[in-house]
Amino acid sequence: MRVALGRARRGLGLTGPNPTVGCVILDPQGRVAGQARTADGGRPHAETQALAQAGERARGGTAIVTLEPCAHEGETGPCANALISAGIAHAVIATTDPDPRTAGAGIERLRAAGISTEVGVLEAEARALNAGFIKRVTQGLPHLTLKLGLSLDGKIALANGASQWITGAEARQRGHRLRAQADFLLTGAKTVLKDEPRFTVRIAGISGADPAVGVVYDADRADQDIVGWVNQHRSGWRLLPGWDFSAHLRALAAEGYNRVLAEAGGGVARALFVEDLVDEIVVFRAGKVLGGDARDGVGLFGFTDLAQAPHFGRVDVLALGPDVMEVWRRA
Ligand code: AOF
Ligand code: ZN
Repeated sequence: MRVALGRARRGLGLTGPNPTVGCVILDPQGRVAGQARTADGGRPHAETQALAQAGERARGGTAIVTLEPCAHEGETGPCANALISAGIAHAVIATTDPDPRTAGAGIERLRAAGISTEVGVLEAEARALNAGFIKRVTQGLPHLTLKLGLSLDGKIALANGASQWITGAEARQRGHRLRAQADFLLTGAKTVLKDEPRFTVRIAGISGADPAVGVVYDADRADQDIVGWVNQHRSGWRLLPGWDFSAHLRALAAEGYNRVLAEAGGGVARALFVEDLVDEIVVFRAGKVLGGDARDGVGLFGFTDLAQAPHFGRVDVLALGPDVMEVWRRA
């Protein structure tokens, strides 16, 4: 299952609107006979590719899958049926598929066909991996990761706006990976007009992983300038009028976007917290102190009680050159 999850992880940001699923087929002697993940764009599914590799070696073997095999009739037949026809004897599944067309029916079908089926192996990891797909299907919202490049004292720029660069090259490179693993990048007009970012994935050997980009702006004069700028300089970028992030994210989920990355300034970050839309925070923290006159990574809340503060649990801490990367998940 760890191998299957590792394979699936490589599909993050590439398989939308589908989840990224990993599948390993073992022959009856327990040797790996096939392994695959959901293809870019979402099809073919993982199981059919791994079964094709395994061929006759799948008969009497074991299928290890990070998500319950689908039960619905898509462009090809259901993966549950494909596993049955291939003569799989045992199935190991990390977690159920929340898609109402499957939602337990894939597991039932395997069991009804006499396949011994174990569910729940490395379930937490599998659910974290497809948190975007799961949240979209169950709540109609995408999973949102907020990226923050911060000084030691939580600032993102000097008072005059200078911010290039607070973090080092390794941290910024890792930021590109976050973009590659996202389906949609959300930003704000002020960030775009100030930094003129490209929001592309610039990693050697990786192409075709750029997320779609949307720029939220509101009716004030400074923000309005964005419309002309985007139309002139960034073909394909989308303009999202109005400061209602819940509505924008619901619309993105309805279009099939599972994973959104927010890269913006303190105003957008504040709004995302206030609307309770942040699932994960990735902080790139540099060893610089910018002082109280510098710009905050998150705007003003005005809380009077600590219980009001959005609360996150630490998932990961990693040294990146001179900086530190921290991953925090909604508690
Ligand atoms: C699997 N294996 O690798 C994936 C699955 O539109 P379709 O026909 O491609 O089906 C999409 C649904 O299939 C998706 O909503 C989810 O329930 C499931 N994804 N299932 O057996 C896979 N990616
Ligand atoms: Zn399938």
